[in-house]
Amino acid sequence: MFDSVLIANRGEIALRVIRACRELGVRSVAVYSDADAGAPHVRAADVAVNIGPPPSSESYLLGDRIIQAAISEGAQAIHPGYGFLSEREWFARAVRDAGLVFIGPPAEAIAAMGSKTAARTLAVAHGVPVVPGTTESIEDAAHAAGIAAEFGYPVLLKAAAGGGGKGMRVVRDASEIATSFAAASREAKNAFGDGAIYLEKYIEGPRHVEIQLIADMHGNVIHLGERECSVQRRHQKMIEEAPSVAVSPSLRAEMGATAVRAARAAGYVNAGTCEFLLDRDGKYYFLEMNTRLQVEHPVTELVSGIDLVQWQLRVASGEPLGFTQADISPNGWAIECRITSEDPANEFMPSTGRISFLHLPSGPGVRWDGGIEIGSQVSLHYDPMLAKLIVHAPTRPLAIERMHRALSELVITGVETSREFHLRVMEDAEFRAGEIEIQWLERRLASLTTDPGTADGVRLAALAGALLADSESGVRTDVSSKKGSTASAWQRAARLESLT
Ligand code: MV4
Repeated sequence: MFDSVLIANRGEIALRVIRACRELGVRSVAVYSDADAGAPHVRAADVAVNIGPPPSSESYLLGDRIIQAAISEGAQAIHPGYGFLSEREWFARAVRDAGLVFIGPPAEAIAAMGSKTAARTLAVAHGVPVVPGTTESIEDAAHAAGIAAEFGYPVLLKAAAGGGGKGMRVVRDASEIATSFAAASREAKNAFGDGAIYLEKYIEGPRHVEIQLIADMHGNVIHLGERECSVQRRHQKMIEEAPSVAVSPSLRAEMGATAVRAARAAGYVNAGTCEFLLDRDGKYYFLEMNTRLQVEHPVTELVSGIDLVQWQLRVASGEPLGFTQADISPNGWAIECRITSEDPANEFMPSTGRISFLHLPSGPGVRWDGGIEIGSQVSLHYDPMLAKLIVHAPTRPLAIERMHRALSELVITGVETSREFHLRVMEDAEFRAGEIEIQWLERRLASLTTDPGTADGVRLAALAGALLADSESGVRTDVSSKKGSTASAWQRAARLESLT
């Protein structure tokens, strides 16, 4: 195992990796921007190195500076987390060229999966089902019209260099194809510097189901089952769960084996995920492979019993996987809610400010992967995800009740958050029935964000309590203030609650 690992990230994921390092006896090296000088991940690590001003482009995205920090602090490996440098082929290569280990796949595997058309070609060549469509990019609007007529409408135009839905256009009939092709190509050019477009048959109302993989350097590739990620808005996932109500044990085995084949085809090592669309008839189609640890990895950890981040470090240091495919089957149900600093009542507008009060849920089956504390400044420099609340219970209905209970314990003041939105989803009849697909949330959003809640008692009381305590003690919410005052604010809130 490594003596020392640098974590090229911030927030909750930096803390998650630091925790894995500590459990493995590995010294952790954090990096931070000027905006994060007092951040929790900086204090949690054994050492921390300032890498520049607040904008990511001048700090967390500066690969060379981060590699220099690793070398000067004596780290042997770099964990990129997710986002930032995690899927940049050049960074994985630069880390290797500097004589360090990139805790992730080889640069070649990132490249093989980075181009969506190249990934489709690779999948087809290895018997991995993809949505009917082209693997070559389309030359012009006339060419697009010809191919669309062949496959039949509706079709979806996608960016070859893409991902995340940028440069994507649904085309429902021939009259729209020319303008849609031009728009998709322009958007792709702007977003990726490459306007190449390909075409697929459009699948209506599918679920987004993905398979978690872990591979070592000795040829072992194991899948850890699926995650259901259909609850998303504008390509931002909001809630993930494992397993999926739509996946039977036999479908799991089949999709799992398919994902393993795709990973082998790409020469994959470390943790990765194959994304699939699962249609209403139970047919599945490979979409793309994410060549990084994902935000939603905890739901898989909870149902599989496998510590993915520890295994990332282990396989990166050359250790073989310590379990086989036969050891893996899902135990119970896990759900994750992303707690973001966004205002659900205002079209999820990002909210900024200072966390003035924070009360974390706990108790049976509750996990909090957070990156904030009282006093944290939430700015527009970084992603609005503050934390993930994850629960584990024996069944899906029990997990939903547990999540509702945990969300009702959570108090965050100082910024707007997605907490209440998640409470409403947990109360939603369709969600509870598992009747979700990728368009579900956007269809349901209006009623979820305007219906008066039933579980607001605790929240309002706690808020009132926190405000009351604020007004009584003035600077009570300062990080340097005494512990006792925040506890008494919570107690005041609880007292208030018992009166309502
Ligand atoms: C699709 C699709 C329907 N049909 N492909 C969205 C981003 C990229 N990962 C692929 N995406 C989709 N591809 C065909 N042929 C619908 C989506 C899609 C989607 C997929 C996964 C999760 C959320 C989504 C939201 C909208 C559209």
